[in-house]
Amino acid sequence: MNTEKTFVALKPDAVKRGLIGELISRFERKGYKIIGLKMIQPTNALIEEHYKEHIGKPFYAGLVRYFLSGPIVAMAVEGVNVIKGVRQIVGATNPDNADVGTIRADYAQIMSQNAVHASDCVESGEREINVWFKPEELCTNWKTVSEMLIEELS
Ligand code: 3AN
Repeated sequence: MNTEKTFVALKPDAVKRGLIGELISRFERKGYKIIGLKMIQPTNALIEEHYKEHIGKPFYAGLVRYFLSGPIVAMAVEGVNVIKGVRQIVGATNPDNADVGTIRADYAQIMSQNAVHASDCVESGEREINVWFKPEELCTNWKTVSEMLIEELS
């Protein structure tokens, strides 16, 4: 089994709209393991580190303003092929193109306020988890019920 880690953020629009519980439950009900979780007010330095590949793009200044406008909920999430699976749950960057049933189709109207971020590959996941979490903030030494059941069967 290919267990991976990803970084997921509930963006300021999602937090301001009171969607924290509803959105976290989408990842929990898939069976993914949340190994890091915190609310944090992004700083300029954190935003720059997180979105460094977008620095200089026309939408970057707006992206920074948006992330400074309120807290995010940062999550480190573990699971089998979790990068692909979480991006399926999240949907396409532009809510216009997101499949019905995805978070961005269900909860967002515009690309610049699209409710949630998810890493696009294993390397980004590791990098982004390290941007937002200190190693001691991650809780890895516990088992989900699914992991306990698999152990029982093997
Ligand atoms: P994703 O979050 O789907 O991986 P990225 O990494 O291409 O998408 O973009 C990062 C974030 O920057 C998006 N979630 C969105 O909020 C914003 N963004 C990307 N492209 C645009 C754009 N053309 N106009 C406005 N905002 C954008």
